[in-house]
Amino acid sequence: MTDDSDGPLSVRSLNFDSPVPARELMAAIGVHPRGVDIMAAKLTARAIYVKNVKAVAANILKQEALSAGAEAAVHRHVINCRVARSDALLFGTAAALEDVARKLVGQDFGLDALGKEISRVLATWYAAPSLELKGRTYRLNAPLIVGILNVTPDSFSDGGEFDAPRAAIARARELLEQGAAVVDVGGESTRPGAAYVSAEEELSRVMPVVEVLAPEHPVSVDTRKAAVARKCAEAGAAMINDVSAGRDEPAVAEVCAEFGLPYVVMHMKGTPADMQQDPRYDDVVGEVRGFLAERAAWAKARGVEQIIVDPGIGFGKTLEHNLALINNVPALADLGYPVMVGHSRKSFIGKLTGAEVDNRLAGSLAAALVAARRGAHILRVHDVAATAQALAVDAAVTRA
Ligand code: HH2
Repeated sequence: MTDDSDGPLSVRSLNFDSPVPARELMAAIGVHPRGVDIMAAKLTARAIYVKNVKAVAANILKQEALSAGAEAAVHRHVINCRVARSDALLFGTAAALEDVARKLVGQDFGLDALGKEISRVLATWYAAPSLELKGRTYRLNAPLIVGILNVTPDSFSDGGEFDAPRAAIARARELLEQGAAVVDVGGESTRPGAAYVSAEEELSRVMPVVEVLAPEHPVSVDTRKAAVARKCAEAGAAMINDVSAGRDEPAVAEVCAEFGLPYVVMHMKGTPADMQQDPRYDDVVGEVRGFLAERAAWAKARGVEQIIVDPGIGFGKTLEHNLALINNVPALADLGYPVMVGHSRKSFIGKLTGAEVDNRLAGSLAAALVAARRGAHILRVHDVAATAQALAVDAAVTRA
């Protein structure tokens, strides 16, 4: 074919935060659809942190990574085996990492298991989980908004505002209209230093609201108590949110299994009474991830079919711990369960900015967008309309 066009040759930079525009551009260029699939896996570099690899295996990992066009950064004394073990930072395009995983499978020194685990992690990068609530399936490829409704006299941000059932029901309807897929009703404050509430007291707070709302709408109940979970499930609640992850009352998991309800397991260090007294971790992301994996497996073994994991922002964490957890949502999402993040109006925003609790909307929205971009599937927020608007603009701009 002769080239008789006389348009100028041009070069310009592109921003591919998400693969969607890149795929569309390749299609517009005229790339074969199969080529689009193959090349999309080479678009962005990603990283995997592997801990505690035997030196001999780390040497092979490095070789396989290089031969696949990826990289594996390991301890400098791995090469002469002066260290017995090393962590490894493995990075490259998704296509290269898939290649590395394939090459490791079948090898000795623990590399077979490592290859299979890397493959499992890679698969979670592309398959958005789904959530079934009251017979409706939600594909979590964009974050679902859970609106907070505290029917308590003492919650940290909205305590006392909605403790009369009529006001609470009206507020719930407002949250749903504003874009909440679910309303999370809580009858016990878990703010730092909060006192324990009896099951009778908690039930007297939540039941008037749950009985009216749950037959029509997806209602989640924020409770650590099996008696409360059971009564709410009988009244039609769609989900149970347990900040103790079943450690206070393991029977909460049995209620979820019996009624087929999704179960949120959240990380908390200590109890609400003592959790903010000098919380320490060696590796906050690794420890929270390990805890959530263990609690999810525990709930699964009790027959719970749908599990959601939550790092518990503000529950036994310093400012740095909270920031690291929000920025490292990918390390939680690769467990294979939907990830919920509850950052809304919390004190880490006050610590960063000096803003009081009733003036943390802008900080809450910023945290929501970062969490969403890092792959959070569910955002638990007070300000539903503003969060929905921020997410809609973010999604539209990054696809343009
Ligand atoms: N945070 C709070 C309560 N429940 N549940 C999950 N899954 N994740 C959270 O981050 C979370 C939660 C605390 O916030 P709030 O409900 O606004 O306040 P209070 O506990 O004082 O009622």
